[in-house]
Amino acid sequence: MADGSFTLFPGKECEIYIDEISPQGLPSRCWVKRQAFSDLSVESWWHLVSEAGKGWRQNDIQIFGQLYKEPRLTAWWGPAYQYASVKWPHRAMSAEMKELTARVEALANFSYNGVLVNGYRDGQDSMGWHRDNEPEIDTASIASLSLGATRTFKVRDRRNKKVTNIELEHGDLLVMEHLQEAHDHSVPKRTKVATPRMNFTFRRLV
Ligand SMILES: O=C(O)CCC(=O)C(=O)O
Repeated sequence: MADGSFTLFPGKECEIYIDEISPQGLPSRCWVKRQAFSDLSVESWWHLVSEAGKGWRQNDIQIFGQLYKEPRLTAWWGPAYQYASVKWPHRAMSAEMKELTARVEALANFSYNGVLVNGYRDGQDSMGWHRDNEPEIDTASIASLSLGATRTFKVRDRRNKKVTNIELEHGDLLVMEHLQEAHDHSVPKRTKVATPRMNFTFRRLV
């Protein structure tokens, strides 16, 4: 359940899940604008990513010295970027991606220069607990757009282990502001889900 709501602009009410002061004294929030992008089609965007450049990648990740395939597909647009053992070269945003970014920026009131696209083929695909706190990411705002199947987005407070579950549906926009300092997040498997989900995570690399 959301803790409250606020109005970004008239007619644009959002659900607030976390609203606090971060350990470094910054305003830290996690909020969701429901159905902001429900006009988009997951099929068309999946196809668009498949056709762009090298298309989807399934990266190897190293855990305790062992290589595993990430349990999802990914693609990147933006400056050269690296996390864990994954390296993305610079890739200029396509016209469609620029247009999508501009729509997200208008709602989140922030400017992003990169987008990581995650493709969850079905409920077996997932994303483990992590922070998105690489030094080059500006954690003042990270925006996450969901298309397709409903999946649970979990946010965990590292100080008290409290977990907030947020059901993200087709077209929802979730925004994390200064949340990385004290919170991790994940998208667990949901084995009964048989349909794909796409997630676009907009970041500002500095
Ligand atoms: O799929 C999601 O909703 C989360 C994506 C995410 O956490 C990330 O790209 O860092």
